[in-house]
Amino acid sequence: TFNGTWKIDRNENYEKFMEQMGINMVKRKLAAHDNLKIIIEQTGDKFHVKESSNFRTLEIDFTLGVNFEYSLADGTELSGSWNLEGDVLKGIFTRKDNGKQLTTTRIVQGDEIIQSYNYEGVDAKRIFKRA
Ligand code: MYR
Repeated sequence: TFNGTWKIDRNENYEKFMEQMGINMVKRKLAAHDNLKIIIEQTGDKFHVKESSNFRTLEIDFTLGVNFEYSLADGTELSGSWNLEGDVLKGIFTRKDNGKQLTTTRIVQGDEIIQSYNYEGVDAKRIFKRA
């Protein structure tokens, strides 16, 4: 289950990924240490996610398979959806500013959530531990 409170533990290739996203160096340095925490509450195919970081706090509601809007901390707007395939959450999002795709997956492994990202050929991971 994805339910619970998850705190960022470590990143893999996240700076390269952010660079590919066009995020400037100062913001990348800050974002690499954003103290991201997510609280996930899943009820059937509905999710409620509370996100908090050094940048902001926000709450997101989405239903599996249903498009919704999400803005990154730098204001970049995405539109897309999450789907569940087996135990894997798969997200396909489109940047509104340039139409390019950002794909992401979440899987629970032991006491960790591994979130993978891909944008324009660059992969990254952010790994969260259960709080
Ligand atoms: C959630 O489930 O937490 C809310 C929806 C997340 C949508 C997409 C996440 C992509 C985040 C990409 C971060 C890239 C920063 C450069």
